[in-house]
Parts: sequence; C-alpha cells; structure tokens
Amino acid sequence: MSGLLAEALGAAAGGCALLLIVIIIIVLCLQHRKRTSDSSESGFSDQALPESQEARCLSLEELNFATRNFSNGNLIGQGTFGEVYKGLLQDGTIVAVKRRHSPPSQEFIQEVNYLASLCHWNLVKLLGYCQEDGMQMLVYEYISNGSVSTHLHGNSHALGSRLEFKKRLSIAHGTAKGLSHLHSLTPPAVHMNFKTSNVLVDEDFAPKVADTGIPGMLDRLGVTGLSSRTFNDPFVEPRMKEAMNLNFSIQSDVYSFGVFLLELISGRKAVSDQCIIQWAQSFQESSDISVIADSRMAGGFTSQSMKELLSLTARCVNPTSEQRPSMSSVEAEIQRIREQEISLTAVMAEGTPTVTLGSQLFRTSR
Ligand SMILES: *[C@@H]1O[C@H](CO)[C@@H](O)[C@H](O)[C@H]1NC(C)=O
Ligand SMILES: *[C@@H]1O[C@H](CO)[C@@H](O)[C@H](O)[C@H]1NC(C)=O
Ligand SMILES: CC(=O)N[C@H]1CO[C@H](CO)[C@@H](O)[C@@H]1O
Repeated sequence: MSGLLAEALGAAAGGCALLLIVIIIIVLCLQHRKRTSDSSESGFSDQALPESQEARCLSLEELNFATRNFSNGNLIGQGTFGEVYKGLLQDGTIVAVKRRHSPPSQEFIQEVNYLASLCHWNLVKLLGYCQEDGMQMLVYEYISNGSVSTHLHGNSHALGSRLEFKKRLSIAHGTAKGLSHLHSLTPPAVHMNFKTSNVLVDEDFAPKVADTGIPGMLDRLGVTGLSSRTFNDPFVEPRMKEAMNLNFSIQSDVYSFGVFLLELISGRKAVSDQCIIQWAQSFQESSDISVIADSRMAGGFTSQSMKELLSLTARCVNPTSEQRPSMSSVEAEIQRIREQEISLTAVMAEGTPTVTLGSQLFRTSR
C-alpha cells in the first residue's frame, strides 16, 4: 500500500470516527434533554413503552411446572379474577398467574387479546393465558416490590418511611399516566377497580397498575354481580345509557384516584367514601397540612406543593362526578407539582453538594 493511500484511508477513518463521536454526543444530549424534561428522579425512563403484542397461549403443563402444581406455597393473593400464584417459567420469567374455574370459551380469548392491547409502561403487562382443565388463567409479569398498600399500611411501619414526598409524587405521576392512557383510548378503557392494593411497584418504585379491565371483562363474560357500578335508569334509551355508563366509569376512576392520592399523602387507609367526602369538604374550609400529611415523611416537603396536591385530591373526589378533572389533566397537574417540588427543594438544599452534569449525562436508562 502506498504511503499516500494509507494516509488518505487514515484521514477518512479519522473523519468517520470524529463524525461518529459527534453523532453519539448529539444523541446523548437529546436523550438527556428528553429525560430531564419528564423523567422521574428514580431514573426510570418513561419513553420505553412496551410493544403491544398478542397474548401467548401457555400450556397447563408449563404453568404447573412454573407454580409447582399451584401449590399453597406459591399462592400470593386473591383478586377479582381469582387466586393469584407466583411462578417461574422455564425461560426464567417470573410471573403471576391468576386463575378461576370456568369452561373454555372463545370469548375469553377475545377478552384476553383486548386486555393485552392495553399496553403501557405503567400497567402490569399481560403475557399470556391458558384454558385447560376447567380453568381459565391469566399470566402477568410479576412485579417484585409489593403494592403501594403494603408499603403504606403493611405490618412494617418502617416501610412507609422509605417513601419520601418526592417519591410519592413520582408514584402518583406514573400511576396517573397509566390510568390516563386507558382513558385516552378509543373507546376509552376503564379500570373500575382502582385502589392502592392494585398499584404495584418494582425495585425502583416505578408504579404499575394491576387488575386493569378485569371487572369489565368478567361482566362481558357474564359473571354477574361484580361490576355493580352501572348506571341504570329505565327512562334513558340504551345507546345513551352506554355513553353515560362509560362517563360514569371514567369519572369513578378519577374518584378512586383521588382516594389513592389521599392515602399516599396521609399514609392512612381510606375507611369509607363518606369520610372522604367530608374530609374533602373540611379541607376546602381549613387546611392544616400537619394533621393530614403522613408523619413518616417527617415534614420533608414544601407546604406549597403539599397544599396544591391536596387541592387536586379534593377536586378528584368531588361528589358531583361531572366536576371532577380528567385523568390527563390530573396527570399534568401532578407532573407540574412534582417539578415544582424538585426545584423548590433544590433551592432549599443550596450549599449541599449537587449532582454533577457528567453523571447525569451518562445515567444509564432501563
Ligand atoms: C406435579 O404433579 C405431577 C403429576 O401429578 C408430578 O409428577 C410432579 O412431581 C408434581 N410437581 C411438583 C413440583 O410437585
Ligand atoms: C360524556 O362525556 C363527554 C365529555 O365530557 C360529553 O361530551 C358527553 O355528553 C357525555 N355523555 C353523556 C351521555 O353524559
Ligand atoms: C416490600 C418489598 O418487597 N420491599 C423490597 C423492595 O425492594 C428493596 C430493594 O430495592 C428491598 O430491600 C425490599 O425488601
């Protein structure tokens, strides 16, 4: 090879390398900008939406193997759909298997495919199903760190103290995103059974809403008496009734979300709807934050953000359902409060060491 050619090749390679480095820097900067605009402080990326795909049909043999023949040791709970078992598939995936007695049906498969299409980073993912042996089964991804309810009201009082205010805001925000996604679909999907025990968290405290669409599914499969929240007025024509039911359910989800926020703020279990409505009314009149806020947060919040979150909560549990905000505006409001809280506390913590730019730039995404 002549010296000239080698030199030209070297220059070209150098140029390419330089170009590549520039491209990498641009991509990193763009990602950084995107992430700082709406990432949570626990660092999970919201951009990573899982791909929507059809639910897989699993064999009973596989599930027997995964759950050690549905042994009692693997039983982790009892949900709307039925008993829930923890299992380990042969490919290493940890799953939660829900099962109920029922003969196989084609409608079940249609319903499963519908549920699988409700796909979002903040919803527990449906992986597959099985209909064998007089049983219908739903196979979900397993979320490792329990429910928000366990963290707030579990036996160990200490668990809740791990949840500082900003973490609670980040959980509320992710959860609102999940519900808001459901409501944004055409036709809107409704949760119908939203509560703290149905919000699961992973090891980074990223929230995942569980049990999505199950009450509606059971209704359509003809399992009666589960979804009692239907609008029934003999003088309203059926088509109108359908639209009203849908609105009713969407607004009930917002109400339930308000109750969830209240539990998240106070650390206390919502006892009855009546208490909450009374609470919301009394909050409008006088607002003593120190009485309401969970003492385990040890006052680690600004009263401005806390007041605004409480006011949002009060709007969500408005007794007049038409006056409740939409889930998408709830999501936007929590996002705003969260960003405000982050910047307010950053100012407060001035003088303490801050995160260097480099570590932010190269923060690994999940
Ligand atoms: C499950 O049941 C099958 C058949 O009854 C049996 O052969 C197998 O050993 C059982 N597995 C476990 C883990 O109990
Ligand atoms: C349902 O809500 C939408 C949007 O708020 C509204 O336009 C529509 O009139 C409502 N339908 C019924 C039947 O209340
Ligand atoms: C309730 C629960 O499972 N808590 C676990 C959450 O994850 C941390 C590690 O990130 C564990 O230490 C906890 O035991």
